[in-house]
Amino acid sequence: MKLCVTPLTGSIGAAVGGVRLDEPLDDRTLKALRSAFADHCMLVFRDQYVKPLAQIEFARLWGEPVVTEMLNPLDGHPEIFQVANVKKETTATEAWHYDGSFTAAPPKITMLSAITTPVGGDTMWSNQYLAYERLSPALRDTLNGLKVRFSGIRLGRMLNVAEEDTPTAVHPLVRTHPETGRKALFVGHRENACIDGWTRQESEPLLEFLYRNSVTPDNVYRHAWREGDLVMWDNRCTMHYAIHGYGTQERVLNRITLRGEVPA
Ligand SMILES: O=C(O)CCC(=O)C(=O)O
Ligand SMILES: [Fe+2]
Repeated sequence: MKLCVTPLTGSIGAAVGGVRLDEPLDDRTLKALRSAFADHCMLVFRDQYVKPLAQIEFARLWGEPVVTEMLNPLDGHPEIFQVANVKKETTATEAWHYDGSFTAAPPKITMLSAITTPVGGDTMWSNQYLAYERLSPALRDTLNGLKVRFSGIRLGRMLNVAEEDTPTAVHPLVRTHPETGRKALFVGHRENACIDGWTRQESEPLLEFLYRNSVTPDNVYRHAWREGDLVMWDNRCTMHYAIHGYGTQERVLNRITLRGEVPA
């Protein structure tokens, strides 16, 4: 089998074929995957059907799986959280977000393996390097001095966590990727984020502009899930959005996140 990397859009994402993720990967293949991941920010592997243990083993090639606070693990596999039976009324992921932005060191990578897929229920990703690079040099200069306070308020609401117990963290609005050295915009939904030291009234218009400007259709890949897919994304240079358009149909994805660095 020969590894085959095909870009999915002009801005983000690549499909990878010619590899089985539940078999040992040689150094050359792994190097090519790392390079594709750095270039495309998220990778799609079709027809993998990885079992939990194989998903954990593959994840370990990229970092250390974390057990996410506030989320219940899959039986017998504390590294895996099962995304399942999320109601539209209470979903926290139907908004553009970074995973764990309200923690001191958000995960660097998230991996989802599709177990049961409905009609609908696509997920979208945006390229936050490009979201930054396409701003004017003057605005980029201004943003480089700013920090954002992120809070887990939407997720907390879904899990019935009291507002005063909701975790928050302050991070640079522009972060530098520790591996690629590129700068990426780190913004959040206005309910979840406020420019540090600014009033909400002052912060909202700028954050809302940056947030909306990040996710214009030319900067987004939209993935229509099929059972057996494994998708992984770099949480340091992408945002994502889970579209809840599937009513009460079943949708199950096995999720692993990998320990990240403190954003700088
Ligand atoms: O359900 C999805 O497609 C993605 C949910 C999500 O935001 C996540 O797993 O981090
Ligand atoms: Fe997420």
